[in-house]
Amino acid sequence: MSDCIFCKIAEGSIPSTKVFENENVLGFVDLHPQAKIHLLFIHKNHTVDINDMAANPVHIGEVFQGIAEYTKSAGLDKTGFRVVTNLGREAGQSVFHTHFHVVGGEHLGHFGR
Ligand code: DGP
Repeated sequence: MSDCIFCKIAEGSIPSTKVFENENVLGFVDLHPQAKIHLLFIHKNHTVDINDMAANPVHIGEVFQGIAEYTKSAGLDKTGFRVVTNLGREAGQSVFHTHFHVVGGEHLGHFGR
């Protein structure tokens, strides 16, 4: 989508610190990290949120394969990490290109309010 910031990151017209990329999936460092490691994984095909992405479940699988490949190669699977996705206003979604936060690198408190 032409005015989507994460599409522009995927195209390379907005710079990002990439940690993982294949034909379909991109992983990059979050601009406002909430933990020592805070990455975002996206599918290059534009959807607005996970319910939209669920129309093509293969895309969800491709993102999670990317997350698995990256976290294993980085050793994050040994210490643990969290995957979070926000949908809509009450969850605090601020970018409307489906993305999965991968958070770790330190002990994480209990998730909730
Ligand atoms: P959410 O609140 O779930 O929609 O998360 C959006 C995240 O995107 C937020 O943690 C900050 C991050 N973000 C916003 N704009 C940019 C950007 O231009 N570059 C990068 N790397 N991250 C961004």
